Amino acid sequence: MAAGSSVAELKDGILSGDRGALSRAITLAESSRPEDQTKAQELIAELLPKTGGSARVGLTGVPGAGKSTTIEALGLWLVERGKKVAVLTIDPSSARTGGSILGDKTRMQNLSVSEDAYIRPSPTGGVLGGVARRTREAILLCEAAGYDVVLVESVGVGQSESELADLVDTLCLLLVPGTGDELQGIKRGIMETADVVVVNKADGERVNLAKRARGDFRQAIHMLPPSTPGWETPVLTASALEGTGLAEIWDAVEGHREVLAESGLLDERRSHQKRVWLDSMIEEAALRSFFDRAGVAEAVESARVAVEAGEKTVPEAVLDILGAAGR
Ligand SMILES: Nc1nc2c(ncn2[C@@H]2O[C@H](COP(=O)(O)OP(=O)(O)OP(=O)(O)O)[C@@H](O)[C@H]2O)c(=O)[nH]1
Ligand SMILES: [Mg+2]
Repeated sequence: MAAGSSVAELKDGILSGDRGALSRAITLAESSRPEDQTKAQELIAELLPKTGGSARVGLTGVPGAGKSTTIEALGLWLVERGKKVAVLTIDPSSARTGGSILGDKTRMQNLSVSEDAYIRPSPTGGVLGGVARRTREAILLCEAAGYDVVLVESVGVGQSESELADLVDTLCLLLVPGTGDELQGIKRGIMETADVVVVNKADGERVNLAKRARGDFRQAIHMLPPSTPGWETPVLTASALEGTGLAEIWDAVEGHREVLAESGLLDERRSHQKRVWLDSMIEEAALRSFFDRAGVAEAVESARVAVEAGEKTVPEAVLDILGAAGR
């Protein structure tokens, strides 16, 4: 297991393209054990000079919109064009089974057998609003392993897409036609954050519906401020099932990346993301060191009891805990 490999072994393994080493490193990064965390951060620091080179692309959309199917189709399409593709997904099924081997890996059957693809389903445990807690570390590790494209799938929409936007260069929003009022349920914030919008399932009887939806969304997007200055978010149609529209999706992603690179916004976006990363690591470290202090766990427990019994108000109980922590 992860604990068995040294930082140096993992580093060498990752740099030589050993997928087992990459998997063990991501497991280490996802572990909440302090000694694993120390090792993972050491490894990431060692590998940092080898990171930053991939196209980081996020896919968001309501459950069932076709994110996994699109990733499989687009991933294969990219592999056929000589790209090495890493896929990071949150696998809701793994929370039930306790493992993260099946689920999306079986859904992405063709891609998962490709030599040039790496699929990592992360369990939902530790998910903050739909993005795994350690996705940032996983992205860096995949980059060090030489993947040209990292595709990240989020679960559902809501709070998660702004978190996802803080992890990737380009955010794709997947929509489905024919779900009643096209704009219902799609929050303005998501539309504003999306760099590429794809109306998926444009196949069979839904082709015309999809085209109409595309028109509606184009109009809606036009009214919004751009996700990226100098970039007009394109609204495309595609069928992940039939494999149509993939070239257009990738063209849009590359077009967006060019605008980012030329304007200097890619560096700006990534350094903003580093600040977000720093803040979240500080928060985590502060929380951990607080709860690790002698007496805090007991104080929390007795505060809970006292509040439930109506003996103390919540603010009083919190003051008690802070008092215990300060001793
Ligand atoms: N007709 C049609 N069906 C599709 C298309 N893409 C996906 N589907 C189907 O839609 C269903 C959901 O697809 P997924 O790719 O699992 O959707 P998802 O967005 O990853 O779903 P969650 O991960 O559960 O949020 C599956 O039955 C797919 O076969 C498409 O382009 N056309
Ligand atoms: Mg999925």
